[in-house]
Amino acid sequence: MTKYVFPEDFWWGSAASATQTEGTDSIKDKTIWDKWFEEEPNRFFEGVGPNHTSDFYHQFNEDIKLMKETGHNSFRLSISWTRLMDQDTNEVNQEAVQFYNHVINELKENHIEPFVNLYHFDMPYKKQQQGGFESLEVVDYYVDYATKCFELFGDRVKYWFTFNEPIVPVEGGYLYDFHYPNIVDAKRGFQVAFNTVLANAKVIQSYKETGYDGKIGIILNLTPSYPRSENEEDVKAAEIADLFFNRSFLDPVTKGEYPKALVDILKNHELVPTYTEDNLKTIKQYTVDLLGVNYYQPRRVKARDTVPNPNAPFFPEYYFDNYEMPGRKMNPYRGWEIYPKGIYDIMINLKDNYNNIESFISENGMGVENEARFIEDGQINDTYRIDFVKSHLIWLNKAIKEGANCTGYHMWTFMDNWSWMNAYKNRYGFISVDIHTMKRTIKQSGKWFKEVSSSNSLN
Ligand code: BGP
Repeated sequence: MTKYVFPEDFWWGSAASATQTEGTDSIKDKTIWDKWFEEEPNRFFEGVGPNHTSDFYHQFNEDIKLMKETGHNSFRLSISWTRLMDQDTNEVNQEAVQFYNHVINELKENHIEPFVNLYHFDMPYKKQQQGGFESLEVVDYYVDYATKCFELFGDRVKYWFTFNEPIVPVEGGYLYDFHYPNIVDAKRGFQVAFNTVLANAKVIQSYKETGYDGKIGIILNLTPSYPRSENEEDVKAAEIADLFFNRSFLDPVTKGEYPKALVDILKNHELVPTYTEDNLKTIKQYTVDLLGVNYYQPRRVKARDTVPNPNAPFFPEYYFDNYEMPGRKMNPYRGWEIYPKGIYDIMINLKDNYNNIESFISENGMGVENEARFIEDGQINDTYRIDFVKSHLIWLNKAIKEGANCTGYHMWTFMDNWSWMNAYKNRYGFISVDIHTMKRTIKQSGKWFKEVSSSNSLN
């Protein structure tokens, strides 16, 4: 049997986010999610809101023990801007400092490296009312908040991330109507995207200028775009999808500049955001030290079947059609495509075209509806998840053997949690959570993951 050995000091663990796990106890202000849930509790959330999560706020001690039991040597959490800073005075909330101090210290004591993300879709509602990232004033508030986090926790936290999947609030909030403020306006969306890239650079600048000794990066959801065929039109369509959905963030945060082909498209549609030469210099100078890669599924693309209407509101699909490849393997319990080789293609692309930047898999995982149906002897026997993670790790291992600079693998997620579009419908955790009693139980995959991480290898 082949044995897949991973590099020494490989990071094994999982990721989670504040809004999805902490609950809202002791938070004075609202995030956009609290607000949206108040406005439309049944639109996406099935009546269960972000005030009803897996209660990490009170149970983190027990949870960190469970991380140990499931073989974590690292864990990504996010800090909630809304919890940490009073949104009227922009002063630090001491109760929140205490909470994050306890979590970080507890992780360290258990030899679990904290990877700390500063922003996971959770705009404070009051900042959204000021324009969210469309406003440069809000960008500056965000930089102040990040700088505060470095001052408060930078002595112990050595891995920082400016954003998780920054393209998602742009797609959801300004293009396809699945995130607050759910408007459809590409011009405003590209402004938010540009300002987010600028915010990333300014936060890196703040971190570097103070001389901290850790690393700072960003987490991007990369979706390799595969053309339907080798036909020139299909290939072109896939390249354009790649420009919009991957390179629009990947290039500026790693290389300090936007792909010319993307800029040309935006010019043609009069969608170039407002910027200054100074903004471009900052983006050029302050690029990331490392990259978190979230990978769930690829994008399949073909040339458009119809001629686009030039007067309709702009969507990237002006240039391509999404394509359901016959025979592709689907997750039968949720509906996303499963394509493990995508993880290899991403890593080889980073190696060949992005100076082999240090990266790690910051999310990869399998959401399952009605997972309770797989309970055997009181434990969820999630062999499908083990197969899923294993097949991705095998391709990742191949990329590493071929020279990709990948230093870890984090699964999404540690324990079942509340999610943006579906509350508790899709379960992802190594640990199941009874949402009524909050009881945690390790799934089969959690036990398996411990074996993998402790042997640093896979059979
Ligand atoms: C990623 C997000 C996570 C998580 C995950 C699973 O895009 O970073 O926060 O939610 O997707 O998606 P979902 O919960 O919608 O199934």
